[in-house]
Amino acid sequence: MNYTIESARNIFSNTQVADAVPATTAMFAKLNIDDKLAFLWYAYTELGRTITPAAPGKANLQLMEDIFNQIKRMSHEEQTQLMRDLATNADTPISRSYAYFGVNAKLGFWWQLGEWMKQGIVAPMPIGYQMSSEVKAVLEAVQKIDQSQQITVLRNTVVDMGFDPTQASTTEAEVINFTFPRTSQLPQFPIEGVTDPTVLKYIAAMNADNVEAAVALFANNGALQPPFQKPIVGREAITAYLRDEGQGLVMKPTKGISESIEDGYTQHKITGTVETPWFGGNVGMNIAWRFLLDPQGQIYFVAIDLLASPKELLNLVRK
Ligand code: 45D
Repeated sequence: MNYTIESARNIFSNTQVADAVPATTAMFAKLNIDDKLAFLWYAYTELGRTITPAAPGKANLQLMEDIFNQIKRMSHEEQTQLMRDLATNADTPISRSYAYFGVNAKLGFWWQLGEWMKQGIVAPMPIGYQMSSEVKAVLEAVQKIDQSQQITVLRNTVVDMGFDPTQASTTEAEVINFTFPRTSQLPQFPIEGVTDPTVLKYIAAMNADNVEAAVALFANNGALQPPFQKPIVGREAITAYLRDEGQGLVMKPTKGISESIEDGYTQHKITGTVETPWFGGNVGMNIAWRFLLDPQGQIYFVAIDLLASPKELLNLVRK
């Protein structure tokens, strides 16, 4: 049997992922620009309350000081225009800088603007704003999904903002990545049903923010597939991805299943919860890892799925 990344994506194919996330994200994408900003404001005033106040971190926000100073000097009209430019992917200097922020830096940027909107330093929502029926429909759709799916939708909207650097002529800007220092070392979480050393080392390395150790477990041409995304292939690309998005996560795998397949390959499905540094223990995301290990015990493929429901944590059927 010869595996390709494409065929590896189908291991444990009966795993039910949270399809409501791309569906709701697509609903949001169809809103007009003012409705988008209004939706985000209402969604954030609800969900933002569960954000851990220390999450963005003073040191991280310092990285964006120049841009924040510019924004503070702007009139409310200019600030509103800035937010519209970001959400319409317009080509402006700040919209270009934003495109080079890592995902967590993008979230931190908006977190700061949201705080300043509450204080009136950045243009707040207009008084007497009437919600359109389109905004109401997306808000209702978001209210029906669980919190881990809600925060994923919110995150998606922020990731998609800014001027796409692949369309820009200058590609040499510096990427701003946030770091989330750990206050304590995490314990080794035993996984009921799985003792494979590669899998255990992967979780331990990620829980210690040791990207190098995690990436060393991958085969040369190995791949990592994040939730709702295409596989990221090769050690270099996986390293860049994990430096940006894999920091500060708390992974609590609980159960799993291991199986030998052909030619010395093994497959492992593990379920459990993952906490993001933004919400800490307030939001436990239900996650599955689907590993395909090569005969040398290296990671040829691992998919990370956001599960449709907690019931899926028990779905460990060999398929
Ligand atoms: O436009 O094993 C305003 C991997 C109004 C790695 C606003 C992983 C205007 C490998 C309100 C100001 C990473 C794949 C906007 C595992 C406006 C691995 C602001 C999984 C935008 C397990 C909005 C990790 C704001 C996972 C401030 C699944 C919104 C991580 C803030 C998931 C939203 C992390 C925030 C998630 C959302 C984090 C802070 C889903 C954070 C979400």
